[in-house]
Amino acid sequence: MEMKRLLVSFVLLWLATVAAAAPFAILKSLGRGHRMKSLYEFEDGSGFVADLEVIQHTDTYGPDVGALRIIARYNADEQMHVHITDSSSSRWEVPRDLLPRPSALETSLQAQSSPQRQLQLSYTAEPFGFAVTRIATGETLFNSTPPAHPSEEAAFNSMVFKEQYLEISTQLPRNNSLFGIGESTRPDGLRLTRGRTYTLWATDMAAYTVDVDLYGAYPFYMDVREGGATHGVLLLNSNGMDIYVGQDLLTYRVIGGVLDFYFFAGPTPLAVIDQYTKLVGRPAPMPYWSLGFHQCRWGYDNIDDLKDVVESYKKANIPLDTIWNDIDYMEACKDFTLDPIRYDEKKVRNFVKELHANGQQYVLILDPGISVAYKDYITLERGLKENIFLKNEFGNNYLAQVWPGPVYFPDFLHPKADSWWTTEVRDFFNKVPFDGLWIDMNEASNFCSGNQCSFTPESLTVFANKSDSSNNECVLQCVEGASRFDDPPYKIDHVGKYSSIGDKTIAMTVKHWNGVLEYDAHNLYGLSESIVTQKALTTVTQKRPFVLSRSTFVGSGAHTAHWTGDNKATWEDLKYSVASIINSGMFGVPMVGADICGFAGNTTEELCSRWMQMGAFYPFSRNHNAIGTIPQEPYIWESVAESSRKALGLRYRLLPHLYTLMFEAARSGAPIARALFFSFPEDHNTLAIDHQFLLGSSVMVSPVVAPGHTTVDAYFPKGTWYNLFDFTKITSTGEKHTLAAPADTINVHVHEGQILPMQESRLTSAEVKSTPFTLIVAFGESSYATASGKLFVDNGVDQEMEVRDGSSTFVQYFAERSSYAGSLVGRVISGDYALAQGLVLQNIKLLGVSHSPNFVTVNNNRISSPKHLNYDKKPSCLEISGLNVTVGRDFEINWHADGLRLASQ
Ligand code: MIG
Repeated sequence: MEMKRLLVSFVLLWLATVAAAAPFAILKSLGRGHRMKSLYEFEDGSGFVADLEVIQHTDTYGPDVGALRIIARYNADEQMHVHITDSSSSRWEVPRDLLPRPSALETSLQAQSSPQRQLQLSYTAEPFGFAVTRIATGETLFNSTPPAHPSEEAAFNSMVFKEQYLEISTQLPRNNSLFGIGESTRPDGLRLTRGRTYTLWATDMAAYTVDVDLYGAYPFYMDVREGGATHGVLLLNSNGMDIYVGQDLLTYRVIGGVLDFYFFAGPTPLAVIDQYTKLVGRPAPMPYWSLGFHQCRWGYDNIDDLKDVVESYKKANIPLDTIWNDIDYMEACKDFTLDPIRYDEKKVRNFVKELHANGQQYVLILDPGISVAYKDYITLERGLKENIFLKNEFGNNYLAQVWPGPVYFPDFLHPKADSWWTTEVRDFFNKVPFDGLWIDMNEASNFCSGNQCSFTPESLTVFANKSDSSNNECVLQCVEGASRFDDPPYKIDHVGKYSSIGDKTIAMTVKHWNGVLEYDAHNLYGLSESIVTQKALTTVTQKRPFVLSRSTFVGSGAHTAHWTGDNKATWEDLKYSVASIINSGMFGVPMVGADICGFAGNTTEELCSRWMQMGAFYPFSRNHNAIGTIPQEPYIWESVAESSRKALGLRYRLLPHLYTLMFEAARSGAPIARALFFSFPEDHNTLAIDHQFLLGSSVMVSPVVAPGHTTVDAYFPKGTWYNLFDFTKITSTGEKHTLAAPADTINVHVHEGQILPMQESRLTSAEVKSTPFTLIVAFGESSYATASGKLFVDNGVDQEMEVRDGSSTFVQYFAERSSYAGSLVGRVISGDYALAQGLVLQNIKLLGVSHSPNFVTVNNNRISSPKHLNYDKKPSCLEISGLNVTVGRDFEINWHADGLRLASQ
């Protein structure tokens, strides 16, 4: 409708060249950009539509798209959308059914010109460029117009728009800090490195390979300006791309699709993630049990191995919620099958029954490739019947090779993939009632390269005895394609240009449903499989689904958890994992962890111990290793068992906090594990802290990341911090502190101002769930101090995780204290789940209370028994025990140091 009106009222203008367009260094071969031919401004002042034409055609990287249309519009006060595409024919865009979002012409702005609007848009007409400014400060956040005085550093071209090559740059100040753009392993730490190209192409490349494109693709960055104001920029495009981050410019070089930019105003880091996840999808809430500890390995040869592991955990008194099976359980690596001998169906079923009776869970791996090498494989037959497999350029099912040998890949964009996959999941679930699914190899990984592959019966003998999964050599006969999609004019820096984009994945000319080319949809394979798998699990189990995916894309967090892939058992990879998990949270996938103790290679006792300590605080906490490596379950070494009991003990006590963070993530996108600058953006030092992280806003983990150390130098932002193990305190003005970190110890502190809900440690999260609560109240040192916190509880498996009467409870806590008196209140905001469950608050630890009180009331009743009051001068901690306060009801606790009643009473 609106578009029609718009076309009619289109004002054709030949715009005079705007002064800013100066003759500077333009790469001759890429032309001189575009000029604005016509402009229509929306009557409500929300932006404009303009037609652009190329000023000078060039042939580099193929022919120009001559005529473009730009729609630039605010679609919320804090968000600007700029969409540039071919005005005469439609181009590939990330499909709306994968990533639902309003079109460029839709806007959620109600008022004509909202006074809350945070961003300002401007443009130059020739060469065309646009700029986004923060209204409050006048600072330019993005500016695609080449600078009047370009530096020598790199060519700043005007926008280029060709069939298979899009280029656009923005000017950058030199003193800002950039974060995001992934997925890759970052030895340099969190901050993007100036002068480096980041390539986005989903690839089965081990995570221990640093600074290359890994499994997922995120064209999203956060820009922290001097002073701390932060904004975010998303280029919503699924094609392969290079993003060059220079000293004073950032350049996108993209090999297809459209330029579809979203600018998020922030101005805090958390606000940016809130605005970004509002657009791309809020993180999926994960079941409560998934916050417990997970054990996995590739190489659990048979069901007795699993039983053994579960038993050994119990014997060693180490918490374990979930045991996993890698591809070992399958018969000849076929999805939805059990090896009849090693994983006898009846035995597996009984095992899972026992697990469930003990409050434990079972998660299984699935690979996308469906074996075509065997007769009577029902999953294949039904897939063929529904015709949901990817097609090669001749319209035949596309043949590839993965663990089971020759396979077809399901097309998860196919409308029938959903019901087919659900049927397979249901059938298998009826055999083995698993609790979650792990989807691997979905970049997709292929042991062969090429668009026409075939196999001979002889080549199949290689797979006859495949249960050891040792063979990943290509045995198919393949012809590699040479089309403009196999070999595009511009070559992205894919794995450092070691291979072409079609190497070891689905060939670029392969077709998805509706003729969609793999060339365009490649980066979306993992996302599409995650969506279908999440739906299938929900349908089949009727519970909140748990899916773990290796390949992810913008929006994946709404469907799946993520692990960082194949790291190595080295100190480097332990260290780099901090940046990797923080990045995943920034991308909107907060449920994330790295393989604890290392995947590839043999771990060592000391490394594994330190890794168990750090990994105990990953949002997703799983020990996993590769086939052929030494066992690394924490009970293998007594020292690792000891440090695991200690670290996981704290994790399990923190479960109410972690689960509340999950709730916050699902509501606002807030990452569970965060960079320090998220809570302390005004503290410049935090921007360079790469090996510590926060759980939520105020719990800081400071791990040991190098061998032979018994201390750790940790940065403490300003304020008072309390060690969560022994409540010793550190007061910082914003500097590094050297902390004791003996072999069995990891440092975890809570910052002043926080109230943390905790429970008691047990061997499973299910057992923790009904234990009494403790509140840790962390006061600062000033004579008047406050603290606050939250608690969300529900049954942990309902599909929705929300504030609802009956099925959940949401409580807020506030505390204040002066020198001699203080109070703590709990306010039940909603829901009577906690009440129905009879959850009780038993203990309160008030940290930073400098005088021993002699008068304490709970809901106006004086506590007279001294055995329930304990004041410890050394950490200045007042502990009140034996409270028996109902978690589901409001309460108030007051204390006073001289026996006088508080003024409020
Ligand atoms: O080609 O299923 O990243 O976690 O153990 C290796 C076996 C396939 C790669 C995954 C890893 C998993 C392994 N998989």
